[in-house]
Amino acid sequence: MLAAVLRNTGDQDLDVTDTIQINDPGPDDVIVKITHTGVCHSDVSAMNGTIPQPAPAVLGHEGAGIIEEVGENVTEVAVGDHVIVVWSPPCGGCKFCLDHSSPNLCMTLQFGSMMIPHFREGDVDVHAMAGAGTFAEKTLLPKQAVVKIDPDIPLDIASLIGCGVMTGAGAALNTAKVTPGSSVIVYGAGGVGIAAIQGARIAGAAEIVAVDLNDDKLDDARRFGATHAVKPEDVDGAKLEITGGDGFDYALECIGRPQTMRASYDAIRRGGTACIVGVGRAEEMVEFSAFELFFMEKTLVGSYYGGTDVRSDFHKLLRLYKQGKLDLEGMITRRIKIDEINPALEAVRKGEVIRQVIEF
Ligand code: PAD
Ligand code: ZN
Repeated sequence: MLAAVLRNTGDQDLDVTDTIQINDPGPDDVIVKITHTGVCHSDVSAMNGTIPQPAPAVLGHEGAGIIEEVGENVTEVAVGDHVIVVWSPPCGGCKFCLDHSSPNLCMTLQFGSMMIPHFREGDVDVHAMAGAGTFAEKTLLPKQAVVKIDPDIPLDIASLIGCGVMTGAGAALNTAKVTPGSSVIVYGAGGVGIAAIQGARIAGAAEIVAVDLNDDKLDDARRFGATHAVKPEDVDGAKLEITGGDGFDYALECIGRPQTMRASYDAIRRGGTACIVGVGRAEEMVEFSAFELFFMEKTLVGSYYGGTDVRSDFHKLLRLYKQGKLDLEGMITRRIKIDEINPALEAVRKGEVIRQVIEF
């Protein structure tokens, strides 16, 4: 079958090939025919080693499709069901799923799913990015890695929920817990940042400031609910105008660079919350003064998959979409075919797009 494969970490391009086979499902696995998959910055990060990913691997982790085959123990979904792919599935039984109420942090299935090859090429094992591997006509997943949705939801729209939209909106709603009437600054207006802006708008933020290097992105941000949209050099002016210089109640960093993580912390007021969504490299460091941490009493919090419980949150986001409160259609910059993946990845590197969706 057709798939886009990362041959070696550091490669600039993926290899689009029809030589990949899918492994047989185990008793608790499903095979999903992928109809649509979004291209996320994390795919670029898996290519350049920012996100560790064994190669060769089928990349892609933001997908939706139709169940094609189920293992003998699977009763939760059936052939023909429409599903969204989950890249960090909750096992449902561990401490993170139950005691800590953080099913997004469950590692029981994700580690296994990342390390066990899902595909092969001849007799060579081929991995699946984040255990998902959606840049392929089909993928093999544990049953917990799919969420069944109503068949009337367009699957291109649904695919966006699988990563970028859940991550960004969830960071605002679940992790930072943006409150009505608050002021919010969002760094980065890509797919994740636009979803964070929409999450802040849904939460009732009074002011939402988007920050991006790219003028087109600033226009996009306004379209999705930003009340102000500025270049990084104009953040201090916006902070003065909106907060009298105190700083914003919340910052959501949706880029993944040490400088913008630090800037997010600096942009919030004493007692505010800086939520780090972007993924930087393991060896990159962010510095804090040993005095300011106590003195400023700011909350610095990471957000992994938008702090989600996918089993309920995916449905909540889809209801917001159905009511016209979450614009997903507008987030699709282009629809492409799998053989256009390399220019699509280049457009992500340049920050030119919100989301590009591959249609199989
Ligand atoms: P994207 O490339 O679509 O958007 C990034 C945006 O940031 C673009 O619009 C750029 O123009 C802009 N930008 C880049 N550098 C700067 C800068 N220095 N100052 C201002 N703006 C800048 O990426 P995305 O939205 O797909 O992903 C954003 C990050 O979120 C990325 O690091 C990705 O890996 C991460 C992510 N995190 C999770 C999670 O669970 N935390 C999940 C999915 C993605
Ligand atoms: Zn992603």
